[in-house]
Amino acid sequence: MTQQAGAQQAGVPVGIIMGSQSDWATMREAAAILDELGVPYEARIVSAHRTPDRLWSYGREAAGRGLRVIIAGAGGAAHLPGMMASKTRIPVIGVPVQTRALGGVDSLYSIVQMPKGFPVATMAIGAAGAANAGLMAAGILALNDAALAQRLDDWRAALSASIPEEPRDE
Ligand code: RP5
Repeated sequence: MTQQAGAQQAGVPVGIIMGSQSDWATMREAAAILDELGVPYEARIVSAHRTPDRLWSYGREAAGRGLRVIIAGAGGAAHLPGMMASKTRIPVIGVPVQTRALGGVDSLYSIVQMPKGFPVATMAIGAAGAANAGLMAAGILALNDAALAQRLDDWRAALSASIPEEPRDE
């Protein structure tokens, strides 16, 4: 089920949050996967640095609103996923957004090295990481949703089937 970015949606299981509008080009890869798998989601701009009060209220209300997984993407000094993990027990999947200055290694290091107690499941840098975050969220939800589990199995099988056995000249 496709959800409009920014649309108010009560009871969706996945929240995609990002530090800036500029992150959406990356984070929409997570949204595209969730669309393909029929997983409802919401998308919000929630900046750890520019809108800390929004971050706080999003984390405080997440469980009560029915969110079950949060995908959080940010670049540079990427505190959003870790701060969100400190504010809610809902699993947080972190996506390091690629940056111009340091290629996203800054984002990766900012997200991955969480202290004991507040984990963030950190994906690869950039679009592949965002897509995998969508797949990881779907995999978590599929633990308690047989229909989604079947759609995810079908999606994976289709990807495998699309890989040729031999390379060709391009
Ligand atoms: C971070 O700063 C955002 O997550 C974004 O990746 C980065 C740059 O933001 P903009 O300057 O493009 O708004 O907070």
